[in-house]
Amino acid sequence: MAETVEIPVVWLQGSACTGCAVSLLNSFSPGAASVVLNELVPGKHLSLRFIMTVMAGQGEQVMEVLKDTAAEAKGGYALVLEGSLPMGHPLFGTMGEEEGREVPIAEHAARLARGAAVVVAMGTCAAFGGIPAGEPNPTGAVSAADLLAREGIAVPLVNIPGCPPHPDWLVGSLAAVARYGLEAVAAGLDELKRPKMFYGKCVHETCPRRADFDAGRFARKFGDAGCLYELGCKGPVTFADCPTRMWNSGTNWCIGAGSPCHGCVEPEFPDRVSPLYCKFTEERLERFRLLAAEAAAERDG
Ligand code: FSX
Ligand code: SF4
Repeated sequence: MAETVEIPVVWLQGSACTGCAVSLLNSFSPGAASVVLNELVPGKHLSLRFIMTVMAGQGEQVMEVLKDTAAEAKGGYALVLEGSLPMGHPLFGTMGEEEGREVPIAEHAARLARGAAVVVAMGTCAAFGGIPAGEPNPTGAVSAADLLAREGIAVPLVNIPGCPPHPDWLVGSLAAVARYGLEAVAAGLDELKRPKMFYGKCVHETCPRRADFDAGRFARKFGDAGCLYELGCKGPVTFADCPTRMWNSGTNWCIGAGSPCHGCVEPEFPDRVSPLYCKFTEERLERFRLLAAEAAAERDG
C-alpha cells in the first residue's frame, strides 16, 4: 500500500475571538477528529502540528515545533493564520520568548510565512482585519495580506473569511489543495482570494426569502415573515453559500433564523456594514467603498 503523504499544518492565532478554531471543531463531514486523525483525501493526511486553542502541549516544547516545522518542512507546510496581527506595539499579541524578549505573533507569522507553501487566512480578521481592525483600530491590527505585503513575502494566499467561517470552507479548501494541488485552487479564487466554490454566489441570489424581496413583502419587525432587507440585511452585497450549505451541520443559517445577513465574509465587515440592523442601500455601500479607498490611499502614503 502506498505510504500516506503528510502535509504539515501550523495554525497561529493573533487578535481574534477564537471562533474560527471553534468553528473548525464543528466540522461535520468529515468530523473534526477525522480531519486530524484520518486521511483528508486518499493518500494525504493533514498533520496539524500547532494550534493553540486545541493542543495539550505548552511552553518551550511546543515552540520548538514551530522551529522544527519551518526547518524540516521548508516550502511544504501550510500556515493557517487566525485573527489579525496587532502591529501597534511590540508587546501586543506576543507568544513565547527568545533571549528574554517576548516575540510578537506578527513576527512568528512572518517567519513561518516565508517558508510556507501556502498561507491560509482563516476568518475575516485574518483575511481583511475584521473586528480587531475596526475603527479606531487601537492595536494597529492588519490582515494576513497586509503583513505579507509589508514584509515583502511572496507566498500564495487563500482567504477564508467569515466571522467565523463555515468549517467546510476551510476543510474543503485544504482538501482541494491536497487533492488537486495549490495551482488548481489558486485558479479558482475570486479577486479577494476567496475560493469561488464557496464564495462564488451572492446570498441574495439563492435566499429563500428572495421571492418576498421581488414581491415587495418586507418584514417590518423581527419575527415577521418576509424579506429582511428593511431590517438591515446585507445579503445583496455578500458572497457566500450559507443559503444552501447552512450551518451547524446543515441545521439553519442566519436568515433562516430570522436574522439579517451581516455581510461577515466581506472586507466591509464590520465598520462599513454597520449599524447591522439598519437598512443598507447601494448608495451607502458606494460611499463606504469610496471612504475605504481614500483611507487605504492615505495609509499607504
Ligand atoms: Fe475573527 Fe476568528 Fe470573527 Fe471570531 O477567531 S473572524 S472575531 S467570529 O472567530 O478571528
Ligand atoms: Fe435578499 Fe436578505 Fe431579503 Fe434574503 S432576506 S432576499 S438576502 S435582502
